[in-house]
Amino acid sequence: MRQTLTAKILAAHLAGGSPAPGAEIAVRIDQTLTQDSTGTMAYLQFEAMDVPRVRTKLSVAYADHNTLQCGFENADDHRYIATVAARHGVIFSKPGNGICHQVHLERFGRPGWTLLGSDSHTPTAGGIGMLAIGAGGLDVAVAMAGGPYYLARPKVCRVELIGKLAPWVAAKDVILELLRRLTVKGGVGRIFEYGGPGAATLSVPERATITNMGAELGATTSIFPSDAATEAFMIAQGRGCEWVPLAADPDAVYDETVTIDLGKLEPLVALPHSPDDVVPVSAAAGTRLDQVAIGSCTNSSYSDLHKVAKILEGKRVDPGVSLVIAPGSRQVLAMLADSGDLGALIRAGARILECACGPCIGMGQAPRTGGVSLRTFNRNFPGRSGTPGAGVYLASPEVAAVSALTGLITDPRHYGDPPATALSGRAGHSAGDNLFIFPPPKGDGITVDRGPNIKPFPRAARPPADLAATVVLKAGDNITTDDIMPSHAGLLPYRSNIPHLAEFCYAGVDAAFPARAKAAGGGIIVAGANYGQGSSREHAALVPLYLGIKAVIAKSFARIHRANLINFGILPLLFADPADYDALAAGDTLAVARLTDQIAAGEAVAAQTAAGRTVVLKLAVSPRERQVILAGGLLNLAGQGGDGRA
Ligand code: MIC
Ligand code: SF4
Repeated sequence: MRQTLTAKILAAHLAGGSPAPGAEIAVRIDQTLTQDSTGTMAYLQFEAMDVPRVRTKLSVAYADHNTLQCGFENADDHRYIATVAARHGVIFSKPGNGICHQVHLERFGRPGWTLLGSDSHTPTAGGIGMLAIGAGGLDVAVAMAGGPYYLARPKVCRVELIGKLAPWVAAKDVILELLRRLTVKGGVGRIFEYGGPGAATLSVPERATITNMGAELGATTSIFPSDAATEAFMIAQGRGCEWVPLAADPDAVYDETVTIDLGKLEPLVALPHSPDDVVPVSAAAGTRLDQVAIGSCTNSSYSDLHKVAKILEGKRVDPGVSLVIAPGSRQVLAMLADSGDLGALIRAGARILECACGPCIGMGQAPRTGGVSLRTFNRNFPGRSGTPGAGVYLASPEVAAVSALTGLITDPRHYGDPPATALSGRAGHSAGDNLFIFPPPKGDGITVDRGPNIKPFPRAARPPADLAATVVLKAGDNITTDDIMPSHAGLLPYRSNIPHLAEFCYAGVDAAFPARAKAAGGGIIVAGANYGQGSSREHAALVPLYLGIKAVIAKSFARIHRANLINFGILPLLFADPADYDALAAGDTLAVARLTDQIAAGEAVAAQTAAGRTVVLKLAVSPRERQVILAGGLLNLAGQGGDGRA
């Protein structure tokens, strides 16, 4: 009784751990998903575990990020993923089938089940009442091998939704409002559980926009109840029999509560270069646009693009604007085609892109130098669009569509009434599942193809008895994994080639970093709060590992990146006294005598600067994580080889 929805799903999946808040728990995982840019590493690691067949109820390998084949590299990765998936019992979703989160929501997600995905936006499936968590590839590989997922028991924050969205106000504005209030670190260590009368007014695609972008709060995940709207969505997907009703107990007790009156929200926009720099659209109105991009796992559902089509119907995109639209899935594209919406989009002047991540991860459509792009995406970190100085704004599809017509960021409420949409009568959600390759019942006969782009991954060593290392970089707050290991059309093809990626580590922040780290024989990174926010890419740990980085000392860490550092044997140390952050400078040397003894003994780790100052650091880890670190990484702990082959 008095249980939150989160507590109910966790209780049904608990594989160990303590009930104390913040203590580590082990959660059984029903389903996994990988995508292609994190998937190659995840499957190399899975192979290293020597488990013949995945032990989940269902695992899917999507190919959605690396869909530009400018050379053999992405094609090699896809061939590897397709063959390794068939061999080990994983469904392969071919390139063009859509973005992992949109497709998973449509075809596989189930209320009340757990999902672990090697992508930070895996919580999208929380829109249908799934407990869906993003993680590094190695953690997903462990889950595919039947192991639990370990996490610090999060606080549960109730988001009480009341009222109803006003015309021109969208689900995107709900999550932008939360980002405005709580910032990109406000969700760390928390699960956001939505409810209240306002929740019932939102459809599954709207809920999925909100749970998707909960990742930008740093949240562990976000979840909606499974109710009549969920049932309608599952029935439309031909999966009505997989629906179950699920909700928190009416008197459930939460750690925190936030209330949002949907009726009081207005259209919002996130300014360059952070998703939490949110203002009313009216405050940015009049900004001249070069590009409008609609799509990404946040806003690429049929209902989003149907609304866009209705706004654009019979009109013309401003001549100065390039409008690009990437439908989230082939199902969405087929529905746009069948309904006539596709014709309206094309006639208005939209460029229709493949059903994939595309411009969201810099795979094409980089804006011009100094260009301004308005996007329906979830991240606008510096350089992520592929153009270092471009200004990227984030807003709803409604704001994007109206702004594409005017050529300026426009408050849609000054654009007349929203056009009527006709979603409820729209049947035929199916585009057929024929871009899924289902694995054969036995995979032993299948040869896994590894092209020359698939390189062995680096392996951590046990921590040294004593450490003396130079601070090779001093960074500020909110360093993103895009900062640490940039990703765009030029680099994504090398996700299975760590030596190549290493040359570009911190490229946008400090291009000399790789050379300096190599010259120092590795070293230490010092950073501010929320280090490693954003993506789940473990390359942001693997590449520093390859460059010899031994530790990151920060004011605080983002959840997934912290876990990735531990998994690859890099120490995530905290400042016991934040004033020490100010005292340390790039080039300083830190000596940690008896490092391994100190790690084994407990939380405090004392270090000395060359000037004789003692800096007290904290290794705030669970007993399991301490073992992983002492073993030099998770694969070493399991006694496995590090070259990806069993
Ligand atoms: C992202 O949106 O940053 C990505 C690209 O989807 C990443 C995964 C990756 O880096 O491959 C994520 O969100 O985890
Ligand atoms: Fe793809 Fe962008 Fe979603 Fe990441 S955030 S999964 S790159 S669409």
